[in-house]
Amino acid sequence: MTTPKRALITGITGQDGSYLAEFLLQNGYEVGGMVRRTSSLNVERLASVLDKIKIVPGDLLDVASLVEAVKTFAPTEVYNLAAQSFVTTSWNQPEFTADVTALGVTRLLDAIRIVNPEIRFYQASSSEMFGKVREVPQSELTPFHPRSPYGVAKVYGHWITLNYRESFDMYTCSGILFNHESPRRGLEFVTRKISHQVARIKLGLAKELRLGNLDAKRDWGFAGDYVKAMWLMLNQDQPADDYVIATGETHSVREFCEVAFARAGLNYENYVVIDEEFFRPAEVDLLIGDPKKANDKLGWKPEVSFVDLVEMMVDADLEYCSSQI
Ligand code: NAP
Ligand code: G4F
Repeated sequence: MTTPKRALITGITGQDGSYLAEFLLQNGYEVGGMVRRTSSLNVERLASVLDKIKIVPGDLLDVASLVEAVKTFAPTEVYNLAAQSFVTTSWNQPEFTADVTALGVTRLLDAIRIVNPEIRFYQASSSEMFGKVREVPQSELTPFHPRSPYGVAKVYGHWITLNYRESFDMYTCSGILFNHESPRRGLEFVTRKISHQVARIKLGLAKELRLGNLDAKRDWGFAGDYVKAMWLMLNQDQPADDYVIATGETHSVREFCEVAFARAGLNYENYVVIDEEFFRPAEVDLLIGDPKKANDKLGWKPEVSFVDLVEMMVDADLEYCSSQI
């Protein structure tokens, strides 16, 4: 009999954490979800798996809690998805963002090194690290130029992950994931803000949608596709490595609006209002990833197209908002 694999996921209450938990359970894993203490438990996204996972207390700000989480759950793989992940907030709370999103990675890597350095480790790196892009499309070899405190913190997390691989011979991988979305995306991110407000407008609950820069371009994929890439990275016979995960297509926020409103039979130009409040001190104008290495070495490729993703999100929000009336 083979011993089941055990995965500890930090950030399990977030968008990616919920999809990854579902994927790993379907693949025979025992799953532990690290959850920080809050005044009310935030597990809505985990509804379908809550009775199948073990909740493990822990906070990226507290190394003792991380050592305890790794010791008690005894994982074979750790997926570090926890972060202060909203770019706008990182300008209001730069020190907090650095503490969680940058130093938190070192705390977790150290907990693993101390408890069991054989554990395989995945770090959620980000295309925000490319920022003011040095080349188009962006690959694993493109230099970083982050444009927000969040992006700067992710660059630190990325390099410390490589450093523990090189210093301590640990199996640590960094996935440079481009934007990935779903009906479970937080309401503050632009895609979900759009799909949710389209649904509210359609149902007569709102009259307009206030947005910032409509010309920003992103390489948007589906979160459900992207969590498979995380697992593939940790389950290779070849040495640990870093991979860009992207669709290889880019679309503007304006295009996202166009498709989302059209899905509800509306014209975005009649509802979108430009609001200075949502512009950023420094913008990332264009992201488009080159997923060739992940395709060649991991056999990974995205399955959900841009239009299907937008329509999936609008349909889900129409259903969700209707159920709230
Ligand atoms: P998300 O929905 O914002 O989830 C973030 C998670 O981190 C939540 O579970 C949150 O817990 C947890 N967390 C925050 N601070 C913590 C702390 N101090 N200790 C323990 N847990 C903490 O993010 P996501 O979209 O799923 O993204 C997952 C990861 O991938 C993040 O690291 C993000 O930066 C990175 N990433 C995301 C994308 C994307 O497009 N989605 C692209 C590239 C990289 P609470 O529920 O308690 O707040
Ligand atoms: O949806 P966003 O907030 O995502 P952003 O900044 O690209 O960050 C996301 O993707 C990163 C990967 O590249 C992750 F690492 C990160 O954790 C997060 O998941 O904004 C997308 C674009 C920006 O250019 C922004 O200026 O949309 C533009 N935008 C225009 N109006 C807006 C709005 N963004 C938000 N959130 N709200 C607006 O009203």
